[in-house]
Amino acid sequence: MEIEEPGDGIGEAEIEQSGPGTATMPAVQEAFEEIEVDAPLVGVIMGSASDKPKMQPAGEALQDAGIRYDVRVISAHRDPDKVRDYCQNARMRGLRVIIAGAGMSAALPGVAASHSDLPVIGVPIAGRNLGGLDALLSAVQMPPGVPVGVVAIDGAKNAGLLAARIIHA
Ligand code: AIR
Repeated sequence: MEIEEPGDGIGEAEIEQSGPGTATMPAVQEAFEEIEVDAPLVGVIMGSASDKPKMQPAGEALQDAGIRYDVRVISAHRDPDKVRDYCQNARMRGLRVIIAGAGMSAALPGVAASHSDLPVIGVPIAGRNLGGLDALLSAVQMPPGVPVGVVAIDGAKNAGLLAARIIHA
């Protein structure tokens, strides 16, 4: 699966004003060129590049199901503004489900659910010291009103399969 490093472009697309006298032909052309015909339906995000091997099965399950997805490394603690922008723009970009994987104090799934009303599937990643229990509890113990569905520790494959079921429901 293709993995993209965090970019500065997330959620930063400029929207041009249109109206009498404001829409020039080059601007219209640029706006239409920005339409993503094959926009992804699932956003796979993770807290660190070190999570990639554990998150890869989610991408494989989505690919097997023929569901387009994109991948970003964005940490709820290290890149809070990027996480907010990504999640707030997710529905507008056409995403239907967010899969969020993180280890240790895994805030990413909960923070994603606090910034988006899309279904969020959390994947607790096993770290070095606590076997993933830290991440599991961080992701699963969400306060009422901010739902996150959590799969097993290192359960990225099921996260991909569940996202496919949500999309096909
Ligand atoms: N993490 C990153 N930002 C917040 C958290 N909880 C997690 C990552 C990774 C772990 O911290 O998801 O599982 C260790 O990250 P790193 O980059 O030090 O390998």
